[in-house]
Amino acid sequence: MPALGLGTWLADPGKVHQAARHALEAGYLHIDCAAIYGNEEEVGQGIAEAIEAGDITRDELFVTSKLWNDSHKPEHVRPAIEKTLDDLGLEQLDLYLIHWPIAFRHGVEFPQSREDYLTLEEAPLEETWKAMMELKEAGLTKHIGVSNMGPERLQALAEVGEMPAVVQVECHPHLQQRELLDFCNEHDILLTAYSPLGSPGRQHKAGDEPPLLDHPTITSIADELDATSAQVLIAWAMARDTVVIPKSTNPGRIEENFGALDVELTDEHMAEIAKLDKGYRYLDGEFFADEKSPYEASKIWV
Ligand code: NDP
Ligand code: 1BO
Repeated sequence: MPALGLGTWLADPGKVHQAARHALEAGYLHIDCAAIYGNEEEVGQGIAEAIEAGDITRDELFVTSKLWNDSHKPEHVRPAIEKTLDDLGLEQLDLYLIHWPIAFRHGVEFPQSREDYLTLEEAPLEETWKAMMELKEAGLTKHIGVSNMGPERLQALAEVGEMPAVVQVECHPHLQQRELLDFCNEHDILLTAYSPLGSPGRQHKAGDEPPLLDHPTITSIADELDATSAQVLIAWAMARDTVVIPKSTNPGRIEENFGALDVELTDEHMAEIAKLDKGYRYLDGEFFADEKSPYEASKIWV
């Protein structure tokens, strides 16, 4: 799995097509998608054009997508990947992930009331996982994995079949995920780091940590290496042997982020950044765990 991929969440319609196209032209070999991002058709156009232009072949490209929370019931899993494949214009994914350990009624994008949710008793993740294994057997995806889950859930899924090949979680210097990374290394699971720049483009809530890109430790390492803060954060993720998927639709920043492949951090830099860990989530999942939800925020990532 290529260590650096292009994220596509909140990549605006009208922009993401060119972003995917530009990234593949610039050398990216990996794109991270999801049905709920609502832009897989456009990403697919960018991929098709890049292949047509000879910038990349399908075999060189690694495409990830994710099963949305309204399709956890086993009978909804295959239609969901078929829709994603159709939108992306592909015959097979490289990786398909269960997006969140949370279930909604079929057809619900974002819940408006308690009735829009299913509990994990009503839609057990183990049953969804068995349906994911069937997708792999049917050749619709080469690999399967999960997102927003911790060691306990990974272990429970392994007990009904195979261990997820990948776990995709929020990961950056303020949330270093050491326990999960140790578990992944022990079990031969790849960890993909999402929101590696601290997701600066989103509206953050009051009391959020200041932007990671402006953190003095990061900016001073960037100055020393004649790199940018974004490149330091991306290089840090790769130096830990995690996969990293920064999102950008800006051509200059897409290239800048790719340049992180040439940035080498020293042991001293790694030790400085290690001190920034504070278990802090920019994406705290509260939108799935408010007063109308049967889920508790603190239990989402276990
Ligand atoms: P990132 O940490 O990747 O930050 C993206 C933001 O940073 C955008 O606003 C982008 O703006 C800006 N940006 C990108 N490059 C630079 C740069 N070099 N300098 C300054 N600003 C920059 O956040 P995301 O939350 O988007 O996470 C990345 C990807 O991870 C997502 O797009 C998605 O694919 C995945 N993800 C998965 C989740 C899951 O539940 N599995 C949850 C969250 C994310 P611009 O586009 O204008 O450059
Ligand atoms: C709402 C989905 C979070 C980004 O993957």
